[in-house]
Amino acid sequence: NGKVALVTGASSGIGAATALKLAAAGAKVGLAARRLDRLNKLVDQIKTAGGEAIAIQMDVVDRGSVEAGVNKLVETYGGLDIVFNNAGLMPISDVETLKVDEWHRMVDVNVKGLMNSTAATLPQLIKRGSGHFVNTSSIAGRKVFPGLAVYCATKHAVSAFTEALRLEVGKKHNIRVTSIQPGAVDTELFNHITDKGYRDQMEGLREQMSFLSSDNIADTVLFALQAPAHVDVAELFVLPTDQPW
Ligand code: NJP
Repeated sequence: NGKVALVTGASSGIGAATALKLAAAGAKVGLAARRLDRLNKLVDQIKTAGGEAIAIQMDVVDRGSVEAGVNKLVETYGGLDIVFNNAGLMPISDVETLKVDEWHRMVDVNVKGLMNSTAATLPQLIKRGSGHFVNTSSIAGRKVFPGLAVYCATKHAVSAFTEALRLEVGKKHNIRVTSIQPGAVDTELFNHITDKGYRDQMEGLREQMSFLSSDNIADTVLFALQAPAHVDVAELFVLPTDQPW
């Protein structure tokens, strides 16, 4: 459809699947993450299929990196319409194990990173007079779970920030804002859990329930983006049918 989209966390999982579907739907996509080799492969895949995309090496924690990446995308395609704020990580541990470095990392990426990419892109959408933010929150942005104290705190922050943004820019700037809140999705998110007990627990979960695929979530993101202009799908809460919590 000729729209220009930025996807953060595009090198794997939900972000990669959504970038591919956006490009297939005719968007010009900036794929942003730190692992440039992964991004380059996805861009090749998109181009081979006849789509348009560029790879943008970006660390969402670094404001300069985010601003440079957004500038590159805007210079390449002449503007920006869609922002999928999706980069995130989820090391799980009990509070009493005091993995403070991991807590800080989650706050930096999941919360401050999303704020950095919002700050760098919002002026572009305001300039366009329309646009759409889709922010990846989580079921952990609606409920709390043991082991996920800090992750839940970051995703509650994302949910709150996203809803306030919608209230501020919806009517005033004609910008739609969607919070996507997935349940369990089969991605690399679980690979970074350093706590052995929780890593084993997460592996065990796969036998107890069916995880969603990244494509399942990408489809719902496209659903929100492709809704008629006067329809803002404000929240998408998407779970495996057999997820017990
Ligand atoms: O996980 P994964 P998902 N700067 O690990 C990127 C949420 N979620 O697709 O930089 C820039 O495959 C990283 O790229 P790289 C979750 O909280 C998931 O599941 O190259 N990018 C990679 O592309 C997260 O917000 C589930 O390492 C950074 C991407 O983030 C979103 O879904 C359930 C970065 C992570 O991809 C996507 O995660 C739920 C940085 N500093 C919510 N740090 C689930 N999977 O079950 C990381 O409710 N990235």
